[in-house]
Amino acid sequence: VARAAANPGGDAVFAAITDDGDMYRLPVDSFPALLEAARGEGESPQAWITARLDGQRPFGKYDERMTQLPVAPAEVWAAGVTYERSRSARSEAVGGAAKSEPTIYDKVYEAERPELFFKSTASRLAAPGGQVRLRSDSNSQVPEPELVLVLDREGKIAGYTAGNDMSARDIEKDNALYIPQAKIWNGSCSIGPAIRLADPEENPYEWTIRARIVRGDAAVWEADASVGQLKRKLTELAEYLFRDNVFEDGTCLFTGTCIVPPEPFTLASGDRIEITIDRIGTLVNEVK
Ligand code: DO4
Ligand code: MG
Repeated sequence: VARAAANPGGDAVFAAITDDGDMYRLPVDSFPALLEAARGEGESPQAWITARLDGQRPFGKYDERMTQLPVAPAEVWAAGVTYERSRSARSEAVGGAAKSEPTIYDKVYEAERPELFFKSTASRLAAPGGQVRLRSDSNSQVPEPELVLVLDREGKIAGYTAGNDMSARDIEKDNALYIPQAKIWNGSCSIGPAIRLADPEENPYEWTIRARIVRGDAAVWEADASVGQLKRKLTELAEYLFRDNVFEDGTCLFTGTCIVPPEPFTLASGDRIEITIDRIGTLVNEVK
């Protein structure tokens, strides 16, 4: 599902998209409304949509360049140090390789409790095709391409999207207590372009996450990794987030980065960031 338009400049509507790329209007205008409607009928969102597509004609072909935020979550949260690559990059950044003591990143990677932090709100999100922003007080900024869980209000995974957890690594490296400043600012997060509904037939651990940063005409960084390298279970991350807490339908949870540009890379204004996840699509943002 996505908020998508059939023509350039056309009004975006909340739409179901088939694997053939046909778009169908839905009789709800948001992802939380879809979850609520399906819940009201005692159906899965997938079954609820399928029943409503019967006899309907598609209104256009899906083009992910014509999408807007697929959900406007009140809260976006993120898990950290859930892949070996994030642990080693962060441990090296704080001088871990030179010390015999494990760093906080080594410890949290092995710990039972995952790192979870507050990341964003709908008002700070960059839409697909929109601009993510650089902080004015950091000289080392990177995208973190991540699989994002879109959760229902009970903590169940309702769908998946792609996301960029922009990070100021010099601020994070200065002091781990600066993490909210290294992670949260206007335009430091993006999600989209569409939500792949959770389906027992799909195995997200088989998906590949690819990222590319284009500067001018050239790719200045590209990498990929498999969700299968995740140290934890996706349901485990959602379960920790919901412990003794309440969230609305459509809350997003980033699941951690598995690919990190090597030091001393830093993003520059005008860069284009492309994050592609199998079965979801490509999230594209320009850097400002
Ligand atoms: O511990 C800092 C943040 C980690 C993070 O964002 C990640 O591993 O993706
Ligand atoms: Mg991250």
